[in-house]
Amino acid sequence: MKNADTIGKNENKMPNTNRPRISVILPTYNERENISELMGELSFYISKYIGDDFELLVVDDDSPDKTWQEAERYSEIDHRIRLIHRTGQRSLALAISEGIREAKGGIIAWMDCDFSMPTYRLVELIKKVFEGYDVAVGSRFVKGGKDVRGPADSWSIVILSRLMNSFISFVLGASFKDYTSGFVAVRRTIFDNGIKINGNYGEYFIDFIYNSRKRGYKIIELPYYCLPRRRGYSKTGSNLWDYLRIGWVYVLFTLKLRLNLNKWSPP
Ligand SMILES: Nc1nc2c(ncn2[C@@H]2O[C@H](COP(=O)(O)OP(=O)(O)OP(=O)(O)O)[C@@H](O)[C@H]2O)c(=O)[nH]1
Ligand SMILES: [Mg+2]
Repeated sequence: MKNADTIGKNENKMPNTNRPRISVILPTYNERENISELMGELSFYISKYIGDDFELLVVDDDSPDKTWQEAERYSEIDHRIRLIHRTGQRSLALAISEGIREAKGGIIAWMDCDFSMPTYRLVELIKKVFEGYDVAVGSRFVKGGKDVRGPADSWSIVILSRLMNSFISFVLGASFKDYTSGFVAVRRTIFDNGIKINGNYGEYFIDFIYNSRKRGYKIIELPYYCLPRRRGYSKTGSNLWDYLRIGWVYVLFTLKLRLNLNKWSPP
């Protein structure tokens, strides 16, 4: 007898269960211009290379551009699309955490919604979990990966991001490279067994990887080319100063994590 926890573990056949095999969480804040095309591409690739048994969970933080309306419109015509419309507290990490709580799939994935992460690569990450990995991460910093974001004036941001990730790797474990990826497919059971999403913005991923590694989960990084966002604006920042500010938060977070000083209370 199969139960939900075995979904995705060394099997490629669809289990006899009423929950979808795969949940893809799409956190959005002002991504109205991207979201429908993104959902279209993801549906195409997942259907074609894995199967129709998936759900796309848009978790929107009440975007002023009304991204949630766009997702709602699609959810009314496609049962595989669901919307979580959050109000009150804006936070990328809390949005993903809520998505995980609501996700029905045996494999849970998430990614940015600006096309910086190629949709077809998500299929590869999901397949790695089917093959037996617990966590499959899209990585800019392993061989074959690259950060090709931005016009010429953002090279300083790309270099800063690289330096910061090297520092985090140095402090938390050099065999892992992209501690701020946010492009990932995960076996659901690791959440059932206690892994949590902690933090407010991108630092949640540092914490997630650190704790998953500490618990001995089987993790792989697959290279990808991180592209400039297709439309809309960055929520991390628009200039070097914004990135320096957030980078500093990540560096402090990493040091505290290593020294076991981060204290979390459930949201
Ligand atoms: N729900 C939710 N999503 C968010 C929030 N902030 C950012 N996001 C989403 O998180 C993803 C990453 O944000 P981006 O603005 O692309 O940040 P970035 O990748 O550092 O910036 P770019 O260099 O422009 O790609 C996108 O899908 C955003 O829409 C938030 O507060 N709530
Ligand atoms: Mg982005």
